[in-house]
Amino acid sequence: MVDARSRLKEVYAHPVGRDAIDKVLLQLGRSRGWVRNPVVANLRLGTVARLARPVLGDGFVSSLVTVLADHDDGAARLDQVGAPAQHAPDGAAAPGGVVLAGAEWWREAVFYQVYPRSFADSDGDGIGDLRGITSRLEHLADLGVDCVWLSPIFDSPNEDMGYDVRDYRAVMAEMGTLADLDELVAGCHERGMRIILDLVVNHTSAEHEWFRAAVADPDGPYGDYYHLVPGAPGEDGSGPPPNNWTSFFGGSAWRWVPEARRWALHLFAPGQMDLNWENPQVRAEVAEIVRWWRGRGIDGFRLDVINYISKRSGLPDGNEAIGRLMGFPGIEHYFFGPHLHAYLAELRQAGFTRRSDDPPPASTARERFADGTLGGPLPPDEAGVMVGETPGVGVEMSRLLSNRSRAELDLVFNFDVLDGPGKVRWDDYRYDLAYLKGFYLDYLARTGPGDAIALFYDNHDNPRMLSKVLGAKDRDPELRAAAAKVLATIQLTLPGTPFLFQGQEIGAVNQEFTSVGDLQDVESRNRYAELCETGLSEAVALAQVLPGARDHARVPMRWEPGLTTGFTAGTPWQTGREDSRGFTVAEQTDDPDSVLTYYRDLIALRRAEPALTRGAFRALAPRSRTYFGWLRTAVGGSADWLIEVNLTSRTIRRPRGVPEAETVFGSPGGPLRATLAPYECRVARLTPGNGRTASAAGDSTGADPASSGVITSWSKMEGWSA
Ligand code: ISL
Repeated sequence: MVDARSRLKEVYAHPVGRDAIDKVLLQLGRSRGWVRNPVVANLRLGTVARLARPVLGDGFVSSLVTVLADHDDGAARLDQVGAPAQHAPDGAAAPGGVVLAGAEWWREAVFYQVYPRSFADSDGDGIGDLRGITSRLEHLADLGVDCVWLSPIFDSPNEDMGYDVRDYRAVMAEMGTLADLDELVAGCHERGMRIILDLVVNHTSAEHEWFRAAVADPDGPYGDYYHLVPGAPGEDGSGPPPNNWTSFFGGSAWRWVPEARRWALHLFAPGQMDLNWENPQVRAEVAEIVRWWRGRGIDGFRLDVINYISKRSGLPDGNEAIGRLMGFPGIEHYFFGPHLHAYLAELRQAGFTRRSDDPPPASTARERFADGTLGGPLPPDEAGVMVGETPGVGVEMSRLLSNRSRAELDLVFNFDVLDGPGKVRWDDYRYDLAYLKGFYLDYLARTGPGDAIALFYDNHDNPRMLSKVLGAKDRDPELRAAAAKVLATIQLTLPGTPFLFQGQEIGAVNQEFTSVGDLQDVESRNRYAELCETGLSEAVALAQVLPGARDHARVPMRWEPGLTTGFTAGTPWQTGREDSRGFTVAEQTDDPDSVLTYYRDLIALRRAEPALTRGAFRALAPRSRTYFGWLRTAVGGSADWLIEVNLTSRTIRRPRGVPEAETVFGSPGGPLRATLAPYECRVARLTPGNGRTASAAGDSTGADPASSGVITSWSKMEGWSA
């Protein structure tokens, strides 16, 4: 039990405490070494509170203690999870080279996120739709995708592009019909791909029938489905809202609903009403929705902001200092709420797990073998996959949510990888890939094969990572392709489950939007309006919105050159601002050097070589800020792989000598040299201990093998990690 007498090191030993402290340090751009300093580590919390009072005010420490107390068995639970086994080989190779057929198929799968509105439009109305996606399934199958994830397609007034659901059992009219969806599901399964949907159940649209019923009769059965709070006597909405929580899209998280004479909580847009998960009826409804879709053949869900569902009862005010630090007052009361674990475990059982008397689903994916050929339909999965979208959770919380032994979520997203220390999405800065390396090395050291890391850089809520890395140089076609391949190499060969976002496979970058009229997203528009209200000029306000605008990733997919990019025969709902050559699917498909070919070939290699998914992992030269290299070792040691990338746009020297390895993949190609070209990447098969030298292996630099420290054996190779 942590209290004011506890020492900082005791807080740091608690999984939630550790993540909280790490988060604060990251936000402040400070090193974690600070906490390990014995003087600091031994400070009592009460002392910290006194020392920090001028900066943090009152209540900071007690807020922290409360959150830790919610998860006081957290440390013990993590012990049960066990010390991470450091990504040692995870079991024996599957018999016969069959992959993705087991209960945990998703551990080795490649996921691909489709943003349906912007993928492909079949009927010329300018909005992407389900038939459009079906017409492009060959592209995904060719790429080697194992599971397609569709962003929301349920009926919605689209205040937040489908993340405001009006009916969980109907398809949004502009995207098609249930029959179209059935066809799309069958089309995926037929090609050996699974398909998951987006489950947005932290909130519903204000137009959902539950909310309408709640407003009509706040004291009736649906009143308790939401967080509806009566105002003071005579309240007309002008009084202060029930607490100081703010919405992620600006302003208070409360709006007055005059018909109900209640305040209603909305952590996102005013039309996205937070559900009250404390109500068992709400939880049962959600489980039923999941079961209904599982019956139709849906293989699982990505669960939107699922870590926000459990709010502290009484909905108390958020601590101001935490609010300032994190940008969202109130967040400590719901981002890892008191009943989160219980609700997830319950949903897994009641919604996602098959019962013995369940009828078989409408269809299941065909088995796909290591060489890409297809077998018959697989038996139904015991449980649908649960991919948690979990903004704000750190590594320890990720383990508590996703470790195999916990039976909560299967995979979680950790967003800390997306922005460098002290940076947030809205900042205009160049992302340093050395941070990405450090992030993953830390993550991998603290997790094991029972934990699950979703490897991702792009999604519909973020600007493109490629543009963050390259800045304005993302218009240079060579650098753009080279850096795209670096990202692909890291994402597809580190331990973890890659989630690609549409367009990544062709090196998609940010758009050059020039006016607020180019932006469609509610978040960007609100932010722009708020900045203008503070007195900023329109140009300055726009400049402060563009770096983080979610619109960059939401423009139509570039299938072919031309104004409408092969996305639609009509006028696209959102226009991209790009006319570069060479960065469309059509131009890249048959080009052996294209980003698309690189992705396709690397995914195929990944499927054929279990070492690249299940193999042990060992980092080389972990402290280098320019070089990222690692080894993957197969179970039984049949093949050892060396993967290396140059994280910079400069030529760099290898940290040690030239290893003996046969390059299977390389950009640029050719033999390994003593230097790595800008954004060079390699996937090579090691040839340990055969005594060949680098020059014999074709080193064109003519470097003296002895002085360049040629690596000729596995054991010397290991020396790299020292
Ligand atoms: O973009 C953000 C707000 O500043 C992120 O914090 C984002 O809102 C968060 O990751 C949750 O995202 C998900 O839920 C939102 C929706 O707008 C996003 O598109 C969705 O991915 C509300 O449903």
